[in-house]
Amino acid sequence: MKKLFIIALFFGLFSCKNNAQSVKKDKTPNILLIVVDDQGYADFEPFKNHDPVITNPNMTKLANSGMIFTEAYTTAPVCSPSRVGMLTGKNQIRWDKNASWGPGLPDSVKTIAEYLKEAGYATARIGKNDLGKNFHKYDVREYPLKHGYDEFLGFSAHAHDYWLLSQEIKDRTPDPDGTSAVLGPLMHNNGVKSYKDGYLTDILTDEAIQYIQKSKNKPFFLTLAYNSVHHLIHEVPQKYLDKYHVKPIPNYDPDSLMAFEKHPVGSYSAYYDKYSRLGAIQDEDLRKYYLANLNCLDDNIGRVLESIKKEGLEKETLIIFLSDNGGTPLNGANNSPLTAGKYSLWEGGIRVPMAISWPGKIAAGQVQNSYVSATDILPTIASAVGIKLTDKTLDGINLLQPVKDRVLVWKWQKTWAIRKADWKLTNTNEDHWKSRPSNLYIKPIRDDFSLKLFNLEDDPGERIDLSSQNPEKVKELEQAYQNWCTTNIGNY
Ligand SMILES: [Ca+2]
Repeated sequence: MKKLFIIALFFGLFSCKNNAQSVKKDKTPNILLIVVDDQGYADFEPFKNHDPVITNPNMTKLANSGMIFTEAYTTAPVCSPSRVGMLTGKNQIRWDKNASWGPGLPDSVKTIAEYLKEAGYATARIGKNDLGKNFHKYDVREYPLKHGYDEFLGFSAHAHDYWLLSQEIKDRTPDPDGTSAVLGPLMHNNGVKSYKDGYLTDILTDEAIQYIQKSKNKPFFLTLAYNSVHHLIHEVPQKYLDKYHVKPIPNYDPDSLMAFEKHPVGSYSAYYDKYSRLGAIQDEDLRKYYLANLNCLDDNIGRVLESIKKEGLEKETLIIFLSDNGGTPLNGANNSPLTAGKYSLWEGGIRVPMAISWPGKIAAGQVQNSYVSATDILPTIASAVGIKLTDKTLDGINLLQPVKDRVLVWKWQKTWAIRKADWKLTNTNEDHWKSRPSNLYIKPIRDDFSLKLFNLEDDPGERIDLSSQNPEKVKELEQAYQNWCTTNIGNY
């Protein structure tokens, strides 16, 4: 079945490849990279086995207009390292050998934005940046204006409050710049932009639409990185709360003098911590808040797609959509049938919703079942634009050509994994989260550092460890992982 499909895919793309030869005569395509945050694998309606409660008609419309990827991997199971891999086309462990939360961006590593800026593109990033270092600084390599973006509106931290976006609330908050979560005005180029009212997902969309309108006559590269559906998941406009029958939870208020765990009284970190774990919200309601938040995100993606259509840019815009890591055990996401989620190298942490669309160039309705990587985004965009890549240390491949099996590796703190053809070898375990996981979480078969071998074609849920029956395969993959690290991890 899979082979038949691959053959069909090849011919589908063959026509695409012929078209690509005439790209030079066409207008160079705009590039819209939509990154969402912590969306579960089963929470993406275009996938056949999605959770039946999910409806995201706009993501589905986008996906149906092009190709979906049922085995798309990010380079890490958490935001910052994943975003660096996505942005550079390289596995960030090449320079962050400890595979940490904060890989940062070395001067020597070129970003998609830099390639496109050199090619004459107008470039902008709207939304979450988060490359794991220098969250509150402007004059650093990690700040978007310092790695290829002409414009930036958003935040660099892991999370931002969805409602509290004003200077006034920031001035009243004792810890507005917690490393994990921030509130107050958005960073805007070399200053800030304060919003007295409004909801962050709507605001990012409004700004993206304005950018599309003003840039429609030149090729543009827009990275639109929503923080939805990251914590704080319960912060959603009333109409969505009503739709999913959950009550509003009061916003953070520094005068409420709330304390939680070790955080100081009145601090934003206390509020953030309380509502980013199970406890204050229980499983059933958490899923409803998540669905409400995701529904709002989907409506906003619909507004962006409508704007592209209204400006007559549909056929000249390549859109890539993906989540930066799998759904978390703590936000109400569903990764079924995949084991575990964010914070681990089980499939639930690194296999994500992904789709690309380029009407007229990529045939509609395609399903790519071969495994791909977020590092493929850079070479794919380069191919679409006609940029010749000479960097031999890129890990990605061009997805506009037939995709072949290759070796993918992951390192995340003390854990690692390798994928080669249908096989995955990993020592992953997990203990990174701060409360019990939600009841949608699929518990791993073992939670230790031992080597586990899975055939993902037969067993995508990683339920059957085949390591004892296949010692040669274990040895081969372990050696391949070591070889990759020896060859590629170095000084940047
Ligand atoms: Ca994330």
